[in-house]
Amino acid sequence: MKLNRRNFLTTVGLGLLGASLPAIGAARKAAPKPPNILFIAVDDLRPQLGCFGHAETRSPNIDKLASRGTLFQRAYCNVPVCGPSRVSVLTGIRTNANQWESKNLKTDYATLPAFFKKHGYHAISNGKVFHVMNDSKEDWSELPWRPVEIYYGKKDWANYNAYGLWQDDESSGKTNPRSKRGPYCEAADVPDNAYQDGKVADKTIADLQRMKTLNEPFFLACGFWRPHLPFNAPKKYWDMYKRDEIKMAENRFRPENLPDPCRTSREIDGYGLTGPRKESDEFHKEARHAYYACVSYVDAQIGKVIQSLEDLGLAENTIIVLWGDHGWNLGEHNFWGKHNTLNNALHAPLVVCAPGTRKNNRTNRLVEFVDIYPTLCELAGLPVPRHAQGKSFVPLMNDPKQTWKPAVFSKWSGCQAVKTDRYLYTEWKKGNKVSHRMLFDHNVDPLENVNIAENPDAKETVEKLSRLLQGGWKSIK
Ligand SMILES: [Ca+2]
Repeated sequence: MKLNRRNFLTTVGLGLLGASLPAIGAARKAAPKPPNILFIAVDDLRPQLGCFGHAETRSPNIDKLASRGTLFQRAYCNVPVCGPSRVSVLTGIRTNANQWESKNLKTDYATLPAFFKKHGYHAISNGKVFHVMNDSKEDWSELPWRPVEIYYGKKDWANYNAYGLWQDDESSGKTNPRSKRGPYCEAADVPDNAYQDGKVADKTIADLQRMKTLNEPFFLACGFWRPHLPFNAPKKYWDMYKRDEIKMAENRFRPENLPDPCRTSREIDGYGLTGPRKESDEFHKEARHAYYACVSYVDAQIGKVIQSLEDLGLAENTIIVLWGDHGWNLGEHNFWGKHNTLNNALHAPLVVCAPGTRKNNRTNRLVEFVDIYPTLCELAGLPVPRHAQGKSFVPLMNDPKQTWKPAVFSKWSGCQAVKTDRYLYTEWKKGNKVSHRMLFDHNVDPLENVNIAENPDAKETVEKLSRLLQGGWKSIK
């Protein structure tokens, strides 16, 4: 914490120098003007990062960011798919798996940009923030910007090479003959801004320079597409890894007793270079290499944006939030992608840095993405609107070990899941009747290799978790 006169006096007055932490709303109180917000979304980023203990992945910039603030080691998305997950973050409302656009929510609400705009902020959207570019476009101060105006739903955005997603000419020979999409990965020897995410970083840096001269605080959102498929990244990021040294998932088998409706995503099959080879060692190593290259590529773009924030002297009065919109199965169980309620699909990275809060802070407490909305309100010293369904986790940014939410909730097509400190439990229903159950004990089976829901010893636990699921988030608030 950087001491200015005001918080220095508070700190000394409390007699807790070193361990002391400012009160709620500190970001606004400690600062001469309202804090800015840099809101970084990363598509399909699971916690495959150095700061999460994955030393094999090179993510120096996100790791550094985590050291400046709080790393939420157990953050859960509310829906394991892009659009609905983003709607839940940006509205603070728990969404269903079919809620791809915030404008379709039949609730009286304000999105995060609309809320901050109303409170005097200049709100900008660069890259993939809402899933659909023009979703709630009037909520921003400027029209949402993307390097390529992909309109989902009108024509297939991954059709080779409708939007210039592939930069290597060789990719034209590796398309999927059925879908006409390009290959699932590519390593073109091109500069960062040949691909979209480099352009998003450039635009965001230009905006920061512009914001520096504005009198209003800013809410600047930048959304990076990688490591979403296709795993396309400049060759130099692939070169950071040696294919032979990449470890494959150790559980390349379907979990025991897994309910039939829990399946792998088929998304990757829509691209070229997939098919039956997906189960081979060669593919497992190649796909992980490609994913890691994309993580390092995006990490470098994030590094550039944060460096610019520092160079412009804006970092000290800016709240930075970084989140991946959901998790990803990267070959575990021979599953590829999101679209289920396994831990790998629900667990996502979350880092928040705010002026006047603790640095190098890590918490194991359970938080969920609907909590981001009220947290940002509180950090900015603004009232939390009544529609917000999450709980501000600002207290964890000061005291990471305090007692917290006992459970977080996620939804997917046909099922609902609840994660507690120890368990992850999912229920599928037909009408009012439970058709399938899935229970993993993370204390003894963190890799989720055995579903124990039908185990007689687990009967009491299943009943308890089923009641918790029925009561839902309101029952624990
Ligand atoms: Ca996504």
